[in-house]
Amino acid sequence: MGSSLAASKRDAGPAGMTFIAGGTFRMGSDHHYPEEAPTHHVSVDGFWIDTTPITNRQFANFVRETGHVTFAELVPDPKDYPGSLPDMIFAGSLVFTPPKHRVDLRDWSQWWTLLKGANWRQPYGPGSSIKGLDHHPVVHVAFGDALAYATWAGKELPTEAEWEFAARGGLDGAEFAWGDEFMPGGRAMANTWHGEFPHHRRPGHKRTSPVRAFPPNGYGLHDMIGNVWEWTTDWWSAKHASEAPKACCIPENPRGGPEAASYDPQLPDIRIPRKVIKGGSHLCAPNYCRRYRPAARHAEPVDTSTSHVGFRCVVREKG
Ligand SMILES: [Cu+2]
Repeated sequence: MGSSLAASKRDAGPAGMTFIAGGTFRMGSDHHYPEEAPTHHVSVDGFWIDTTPITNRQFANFVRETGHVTFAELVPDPKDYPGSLPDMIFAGSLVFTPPKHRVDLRDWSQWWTLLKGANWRQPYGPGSSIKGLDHHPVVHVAFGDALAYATWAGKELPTEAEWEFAARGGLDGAEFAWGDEFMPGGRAMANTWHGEFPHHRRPGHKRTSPVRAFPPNGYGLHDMIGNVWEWTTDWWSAKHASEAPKACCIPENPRGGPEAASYDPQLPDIRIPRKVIKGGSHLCAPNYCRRYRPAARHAEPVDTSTSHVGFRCVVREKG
């Protein structure tokens, strides 16, 4: 694409998207969880990114036009899940179900339930609906659902590097998307968990929030942190690549490691590859999971959908 065309396209821009000029930045962090390390420089080319996560209204348009059926709405093939009990084979999705009292934080089954009939239209199971949630992020989307939406929209899903660069909002090396303080002046800057996870949530948004409920970052992007985790295209890696030895060799537009390295080493019999998800969610809490930061990352199997994972899309300047 010629530079003048790029410039004019940038001025207009695809609807609902924000242009992020490319650049070099420090990706990762050495001060938190081991998978975020080491901090290393990478550069990314310019791209547009959705200003907010994809909402229920946007996803409903996609489903209306394409008839897309999400992964959570399909009954799994038992052949893909060796060793699973027949009564676990049903169409459903993982829903956060808060316990009434303090629980062992090592056991996530205390607050996650694989709920029959939970899907994007019924985010909390049969009887629930997205009525009144038009502007909330869509949830219960597996990686393939996010990819199908992006393809339909003529877009793509972001790489982890693109996503993190955009989330930083120009504050290179800062802890949070808005600076170095979690709650500047006592103000919540994102929809994260306030209170003691998972049994006590302080009054406020009970679960997801409208995608513009919290202030944008320095690039004008909403909800990069908190509300819902967001899919990226990178395969999971236990650590980042090391810092390039010389400035000449800074990785350009990195796309993550090999698929073969993304499997869960704790579940050797389950061969479901995992993608990197970013941004943390409304369930991230100081006493449990402090992943409400641009550097934070998490491994999500491609077939998994939950009530706290969504996505947004990109359009690359160089196509
Ligand atoms: Cu978290």
